[in-house]
Amino acid sequence: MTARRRLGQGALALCAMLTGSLAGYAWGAVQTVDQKDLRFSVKLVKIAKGDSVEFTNSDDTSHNITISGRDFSVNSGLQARGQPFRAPLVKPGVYKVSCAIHPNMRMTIVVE
Ligand SMILES: [Cu+2]
Repeated sequence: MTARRRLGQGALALCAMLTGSLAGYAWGAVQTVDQKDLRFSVKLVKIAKGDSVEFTNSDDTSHNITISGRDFSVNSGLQARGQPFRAPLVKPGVYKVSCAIHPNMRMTIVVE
């Protein structure tokens, strides 16, 4: 193995590590909420601080999730079928979840 290749693999590993911690992979439990028939699979999810919610998309259409709470807002961008979106939620509180494309899609996350 050449030195250049080793360096490349090190950078890749570091990248994966940083991405993982940013996306919350190194944290607590993950609860999954599906989107199907233009609805969230549940209206309310309660999680512990540091846990994550992963949104899956089983619809043929795309969704665009926004999660907002006090001093916090995150947007999934355009989320195609089969493309998961995971949101780490750090602070206790109530978070409203909505889809920018389908105004009737709404749910709540409570971080205890
Ligand atoms: Cu939607």
